[in-house]
This record gives sequence, C-alpha cells and structure tokens, in this order.
Amino acid sequence: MTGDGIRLLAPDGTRVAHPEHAIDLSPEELRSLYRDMAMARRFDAEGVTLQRQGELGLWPSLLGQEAAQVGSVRALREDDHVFPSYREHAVALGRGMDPLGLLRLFRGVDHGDWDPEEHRFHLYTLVIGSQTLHATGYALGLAKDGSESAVVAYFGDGATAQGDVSEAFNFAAVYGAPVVFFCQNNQWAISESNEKQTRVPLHQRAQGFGFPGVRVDGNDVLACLAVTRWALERARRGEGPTLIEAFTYRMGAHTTSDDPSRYRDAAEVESWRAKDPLLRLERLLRAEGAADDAFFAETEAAGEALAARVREGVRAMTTPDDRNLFDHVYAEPHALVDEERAAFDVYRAAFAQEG
Ligand SMILES: Cc1ncc(C[n+]2csc(CCOP(=O)(O)OP(=O)(O)O)c2C)c(N)n1
Repeated sequence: MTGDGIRLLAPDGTRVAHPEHAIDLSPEELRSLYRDMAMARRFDAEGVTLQRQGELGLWPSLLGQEAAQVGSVRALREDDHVFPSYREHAVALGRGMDPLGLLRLFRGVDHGDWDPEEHRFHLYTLVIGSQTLHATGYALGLAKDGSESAVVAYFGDGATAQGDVSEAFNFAAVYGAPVVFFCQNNQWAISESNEKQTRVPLHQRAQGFGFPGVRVDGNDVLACLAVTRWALERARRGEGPTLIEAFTYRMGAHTTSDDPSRYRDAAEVESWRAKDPLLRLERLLRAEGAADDAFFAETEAAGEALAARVREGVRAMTTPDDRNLFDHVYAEPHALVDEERAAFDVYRAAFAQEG
C-alpha cells in the first residue's frame, strides 16, 4: 500500500505484490485491458475535438482516468448494473454501449435515449451524487428479487460532499445493499481541490457508516480490476456495500467549458503525467514480452478507425423535431401537456409568419 492506495503495477511498469489482491491475467487479457484504455483515450480525444469544432455542445474529458474505469468495469458480470455520472465514457464502452449514443446526448439531439436495460448501463447523471441513491435502491430491489447481480455507482470526489451520497452510504449499509460505490478521486471538483472538500481521506468515510472503504491506485488498471472484483464478490455474498476510492487525476479540463490553468498548477499536472495509466501498462507489456510494436501500431490504427467512425456519425446526426420535447413527459396523454404543445405550435408559427 502506498499513499496512492493498493497497487499492483508501479509507474515504471514493474509488478507489485499484494497479499490480498493478487491478480493472474494472461498476456491476452493484459493486451485487451491496454486496448480498451487506448480506445477510450482516442474516443475521448475525439469528443474534445468535436466540441472544439462546434459539433458537440459540451464534452467532459476522462483523460487520465482510463485505468480506473477500464479496470473497474472489467470486474463486472454482464448481469450487473452500472449507475454512472457523466464522465464514464470508458465504462460505457466497456459495457458495449454504442459510442454514438453518448455523443447524441452531448450534441443535444436527444436526452440520453439509450435503453438502460440493454447493457445494464443507466443514464448519465449530472445532478451530482444522486445516482448513488438510485444505485442503492436498485441494488436492494435486485436483492429482494433473489438476484445475484450487483450494482456499481460511479461518482467523483466532489460528489462525496453532497448529502445524497451520505444518505446512500447509510441506507446501503443498514440494509446490506449489494452495491459498490466507486469514487474516482480525480482531485478536483471543477475548481475545488480535495482540501476544500474533505477533512479525511475519502475511503475512510465508509468506516463511519459501517462498511469497508479502500483506496486503490486509480492509475493502475490491475489494482482497479482486482479490488473491484473483491468488492463485487462481497456484494454477491450478501456482505453489503464497499467504497472504493480510486486515487487518480483529471488530466484535462473539467469540461470543454472550463479553463483549469486558472486554478491549478502546471507542475501538479506534470507530476501526474509520470503516472500515466497507459504508459504504465505498455511498460509491463513490453518488459514481459506480451506485446510488440506491431500490437501498439494495430491498437493505434483501431483507435483512428473508431475516431473516424464517430466523427462521421456525429456529422450525420440530424436535428430532431423540437416538438418531441412533449412526447415522453407522461406515459399516457395528458391535457396540460397537450395544451403546452399547442401553445408551442402557436409560438413557432409566429416565426413562420415573420418569414
Ligand atoms: C447537485 C449539484 N450541485 C452542483 C452541480 C454543479 N457541478 C457540476 S460538476 C461539479 C463538480 C463535480 O466534481 P466531482 O464530483 O469531483 O466529479 P468530476 O467532475 O471531478 O468527475 C459541480 C459542483 C451539479 N451538477 N449538481
């Protein structure tokens, strides 16, 4: 254990032994973890570019958080459920989500129209921390149905200052909900640093609610996978919730609307660059002879192909009929909604008359 948490892979690519969280992965599994991180990074970079080109309204970058997301999602079974925040693009890809589904939301052509049941990946949540309550309730429902599925709720360090998260922790603890609280501590809640958010390390907070909390090196994909597996197994055995604090760093801006140079030091960003999660696994793969130049070139080409596909897909998206705003307010027709739709039609017609 280092200050950065449970670690199985050091920044220089060497393995670190851990008595409780050893992991045994084949070279192929290691390569596929690398590939998933590389694809997520390329997809994310394309999100930033598309926003800069005016094709998306906003993009929250995951740069730096690939290991936390890819490692944790790899631990899930297909029947488990994910309740994400809004930065979980690598988790979405790991669940088999269509990347264009995410981009439609950020282009503003739909409200996040994916079916949460299809990949058991629920909707992105911008109301900070509220998905921890949804996840806890869902986990209790699964347990009451006799299911062995578990739930993972993703949220940031800033979310832990939100009342909803404490309520979710308490409820999950008291009722033994099969939920894993996966906090990506990327050090900043927009411009608020950790020091302004909490007086105790975040993982220690679980103790006060009566369940285990652990810190894991969030830039170490192996440790994130091993620790999430352990927490999910606890959940499945009926031992209740676990808090995982993945200690990581947001390398980019909070969103494309943010300028981090106004509140954080370039030296801090540089110090984290040395802990890059992809570089770390690349070093291991090369040192153990599990991947060669050809593999990295192929992976890069696959990333470029993904980027080209999403770029094309985004540009081909058509603007929806804005009357669909009224379509899914209620399951059944509703007089007030009909009235509002009619008023909207009158409003729109006024523009047509003006020419
Ligand atoms: C309930 C609520 N309060 C405030 C906000 C404004 N807000 C948007 S993102 C954010 C910071 C969240 O930081 P963190 O939880 O650490 O997640 P990160 O963005 O770093 O992944 C805030 C305060 C919000 N969306 N919802």
